[in-house]
Amino acid sequence: MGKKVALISGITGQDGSYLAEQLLEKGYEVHGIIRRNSSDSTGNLAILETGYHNPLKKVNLHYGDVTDSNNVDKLMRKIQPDEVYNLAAQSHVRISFDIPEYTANVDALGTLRFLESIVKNDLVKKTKFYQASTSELYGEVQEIPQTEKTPFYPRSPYAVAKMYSYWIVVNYREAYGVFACNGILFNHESFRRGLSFITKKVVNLAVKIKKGKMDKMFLGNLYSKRDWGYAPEYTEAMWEILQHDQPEDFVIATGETHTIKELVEEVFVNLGDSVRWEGEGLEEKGILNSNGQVVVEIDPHYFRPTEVNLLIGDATKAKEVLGWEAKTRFKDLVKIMVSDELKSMQ
Ligand code: NAP
Ligand code: G4F
Repeated sequence: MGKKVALISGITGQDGSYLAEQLLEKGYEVHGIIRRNSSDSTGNLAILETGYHNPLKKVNLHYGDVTDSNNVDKLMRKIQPDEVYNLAAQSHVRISFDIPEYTANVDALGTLRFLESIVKNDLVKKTKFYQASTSELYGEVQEIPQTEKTPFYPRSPYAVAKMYSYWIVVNYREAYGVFACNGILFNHESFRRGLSFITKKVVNLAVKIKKGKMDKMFLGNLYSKRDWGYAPEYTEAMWEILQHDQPEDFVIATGETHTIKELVEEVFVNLGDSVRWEGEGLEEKGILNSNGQVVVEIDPHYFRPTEVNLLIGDATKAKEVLGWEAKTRFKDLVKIMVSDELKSMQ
């Protein structure tokens, strides 16, 4: 039997880059869709040998965009993948309030374009489909912790768009028999996380503050809680979901939740310091115990019109059915991220 062929949309992102590495290690022929950008977006793929339409390279990159149905369809027909991992998204929740229509086009209709291409091109028996669903679907949570059975209550244009994708995956599975699965992944982080997400932002800026390169950081809501795991373990779960003998949906999470304040505190502990908090509301400040320096202030720009206050996942089904379990917990995740950030700034 020849090599299995995988197509990853969103290959330049945090998850796409880890997944590409893992699939190569498993012996896959890996293809990725990459947008034409004015500045280079391939930093996360730096350790991989990549090339455009070049079968001699490890990863074949194809220019494309999931808002372009012709492009998606053309790539699907050309590559004839055994597995599609649809990770492409406008993935920033707050920014989805600024660009809701674009977010819907990418995060909702992008998924439909792949599924339609599978059905239209008679790929139903060949191609398995993974959809990057999200714990943001739970939004104003209806149950604690959240499982595959917890009702959704999305709280942002991002989450509403992802809700369309979740259901269109279920529908194409039931209507046409597509092997299509939702991974309902809770927040997962790493050195490769985009700089505007909270874990990477706090780690990156805290390191700069401790090195004397800047004075303070501005954050939004310090009180929301997230279930943060380590990204490479989560991309491994994506693969395991598609190897299961039937298409199903799975929650992937650590089962532990922490506030943004606890994140800030843990990051500074890993940098040999500690933070105390003074003031309330917009006047709340984080202060370094070592020297009294104000290192955190609040900027309401980072508030969301509607917030997701608490996420904590129950990944029992993934453990029982797939044998998947989160290994890296909050404290170890912060340790890894601070250590990788320090190395990158040496
Ligand atoms: P990310 O780092 O923001 O990566 C998003 C990827 O999508 C990038 O490669 C980006 O390309 C690409 N993309 C954006 N718009 C596109 C378009 N119109 N056409 C083609 N590609 C496009 O996200 P991530 O953290 O790796 O997450 C991967 C997926 O999982 C996303 O769908 C996200 O919504 C979902 N998810 C993430 C988490 C998490 O905690 N990380 C949790 C649950 C679900 P550029 O590099 O050109 O921008
Ligand atoms: O890091 P965040 O921007 O991640 P968020 O909104 O939880 O979304 C991420 O995880 C989802 C899975 O649950 C993915 F689907 C999604 O694509 C993305 O990867 O914000 C986390 C929390 C929020 O409550 C936010 O209000 O941190 C709070 N926060 C406080 N200050 C901040 C900031 N978030 C950001 N990005 N920047 C701040 O300065």
